[in-house]
Amino acid sequence: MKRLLLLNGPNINILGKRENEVYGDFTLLDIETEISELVEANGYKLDSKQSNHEGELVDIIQEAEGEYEGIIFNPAAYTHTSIALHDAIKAISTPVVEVHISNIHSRESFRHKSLLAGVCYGQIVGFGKQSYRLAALALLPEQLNASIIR
Ligand code: CA2
Repeated sequence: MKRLLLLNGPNINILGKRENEVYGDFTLLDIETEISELVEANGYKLDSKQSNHEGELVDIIQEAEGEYEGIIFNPAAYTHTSIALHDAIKAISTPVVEVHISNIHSRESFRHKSLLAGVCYGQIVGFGKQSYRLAALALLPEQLNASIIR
């Protein structure tokens, strides 16, 4: 069965426990459950991984090559700092959709820049939990809009 990977970076494991005014009151488990249902309804399987460690995220991305049809990735704070993740995403042919719960462009200036967006298939920001849903839809071929411009 074809698979998608849901990958989350640092602190996403504590969603729903603090800073609910910024990120909402849902947890990582809520996201995993919802996206798993959506992906399964489209005939795919979802694997979910989370790490607080940059090198471990690099390992996971390298190992995803050939294993997954696509990666839904919230790199969290590493979005704004990680050349290592940039290089890892660039090195694989698997499409990666960068996801953010909050609108990083309406927050502190250090969050405005993504070092990863340019090597990703696309970027979705600011739709709360729905950002993950939109990213999953972008990776499911039968949902893809033929008019996407690359
Ligand atoms: O909006 C997003 O999805 C972010 O990737 C979330 C990251 C942040 O560093 C990015 O700039 C935007 C933060 C992940 C969650 O961090 C928490 C911190 C405290 C309490 C709960 C979550």
